[in-house]
Amino acid sequence: MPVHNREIADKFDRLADLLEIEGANPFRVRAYHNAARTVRGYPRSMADLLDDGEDLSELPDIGEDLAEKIRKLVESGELPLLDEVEERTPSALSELMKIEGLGAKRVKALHDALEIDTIDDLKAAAERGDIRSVEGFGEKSEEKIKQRLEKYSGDEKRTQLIEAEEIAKPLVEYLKKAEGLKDIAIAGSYRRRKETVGDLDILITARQDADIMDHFTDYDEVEEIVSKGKTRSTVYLRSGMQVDLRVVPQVSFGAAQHYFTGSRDHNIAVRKLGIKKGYKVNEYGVFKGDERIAGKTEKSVYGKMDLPYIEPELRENRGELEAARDGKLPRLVTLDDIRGNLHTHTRSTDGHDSMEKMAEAAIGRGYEYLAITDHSRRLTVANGLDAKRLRKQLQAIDKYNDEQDDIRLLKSIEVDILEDGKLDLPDSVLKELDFVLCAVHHKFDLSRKKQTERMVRALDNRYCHILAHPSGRLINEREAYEFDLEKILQEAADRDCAIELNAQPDRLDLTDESCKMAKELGVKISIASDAHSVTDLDYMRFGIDQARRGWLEKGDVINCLPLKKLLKRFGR
Ligand code: DGT
Ligand code: CA
Ligand code: CA
Repeated sequence: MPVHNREIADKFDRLADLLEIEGANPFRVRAYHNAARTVRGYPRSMADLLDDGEDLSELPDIGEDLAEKIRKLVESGELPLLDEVEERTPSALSELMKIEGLGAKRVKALHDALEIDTIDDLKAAAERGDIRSVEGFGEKSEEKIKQRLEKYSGDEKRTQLIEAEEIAKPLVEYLKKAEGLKDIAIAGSYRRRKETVGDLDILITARQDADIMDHFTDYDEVEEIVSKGKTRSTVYLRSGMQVDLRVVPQVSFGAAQHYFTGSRDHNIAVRKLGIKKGYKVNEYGVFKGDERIAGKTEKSVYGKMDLPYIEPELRENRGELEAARDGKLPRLVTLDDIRGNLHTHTRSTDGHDSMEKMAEAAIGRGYEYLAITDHSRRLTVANGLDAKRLRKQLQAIDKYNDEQDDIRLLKSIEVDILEDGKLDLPDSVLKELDFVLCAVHHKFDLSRKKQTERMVRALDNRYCHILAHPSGRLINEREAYEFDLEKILQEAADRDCAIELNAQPDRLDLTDESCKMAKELGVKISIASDAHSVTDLDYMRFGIDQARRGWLEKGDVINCLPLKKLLKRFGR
């Protein structure tokens, strides 16, 4: 099973980082980093060298022990020591060390004092001003960490889920044509419906004699074959996307799906549960001694842990295993639960289609209602509506509603929140609408305090029913502006104002974790496509993915309400 040098090097680097965080002997830490450097830069693959019977301990910085570890990695893909260390130390900690100025010691101090495990934890703590209180840190170093976090965007750019779909779907169709193929499934972050995907992980079962790998590497879009073996191959596609393909035994299909769907932290937690019961859990199954006692289906794997099936979107080790154990898993919202869309644009402002066309498309999707929420006057680039043009649109909506019974168009506007928190149109106009959607579209650079105050002021307006795309972030393009999200959610809950989960694939604003926080604070969510054309209405499903990752149920989502109940919510 040829494993690429880069993967071996990555594992050694991660091991070194985690050992350093644990306070291991610095020479040992260096030895793994040095080995990683040697392997990563070596012109031939370790697998080839072993095939040719070469002695790896002849390589620079590789001794007997490391040579043996590499051999094992090439043969089985396993580095047991890394697994061991990962069970003791959250693996995300090593990412924190990529922030300039954060060495192992300081990462450990933050972890011990504030339970900081991830970049997001670090951001939140820096924003709360908690870091300055940790021994060895001060106000200055907190400020520096903040600045560095702003620039830090992870290792490489990750692919948005929608683009990953465009790459994965034709590939899967192509693979299905392979002679002798039985099952095919996409695993990894793609299956967990994460907003961005690092690489694609595809699993296949096939007849013994099937030539899956040749078929795979013959795919038109393959640009580079990184490694090719009987059970595992890795390629780069022209899009730049890496694809890992694995052929697994039928009896292990469920265990492999489980293992390669991840997340890594979920897997580690499941493996620990297994150990408590005296089982070994890996990608081949659940084993008691040498006997495989489960693994054909994912359900069987969870079953041996005395757990019900857990939806992939929940598998982030954010409490799903405890909830499963206690019979408290959420019944996640589905696309079928959605009864309408509360954020759409028409040609009156920056949309591409007419109101009538948008309505027709919404009827086609089985919606009971559709809100027309064009922009307000301040947004001149989008030809925002003033009171006069808005009133004209309202008349057209009334007329449309009078003439048909297939759908109810709701009268609304996406009104700008001005710098001082006032809304862009007077209450006398807003009160004529079925509900009002409020949004920040400018002055992103206010201080955290000012931005939060501005938003609270908007929530204070009795006509503010929904706060749209609350953080303003654009994935891979623009960070969220500085504001206190938790406070905004709390204030929204107090005023029974809903928060939008904007389903545009490059917004997905709220994040998954923010959805979960909103739910815990009792805030209701509107999942909305922010459609600028009829086809954009289909972005709804990305919103559903994100909502599910945020543990949302039907009851948390206002556009799962029937029209009457929705209008009542809006005080209509
Ligand atoms: P990505 O590709 O960065 O968006 O994220 P994933 O979750 O797809 O991660 P990937 O492609 O590195 O690996 C796929 C899955 O394989 C991952 O979710 C869990 C599993 N996996 C990979 N490496 C390890 C590991 O070292 N330990 C454990 N327990 N599981 C792993
Ligand atoms: Ca992946
Ligand atoms: Ca992968």
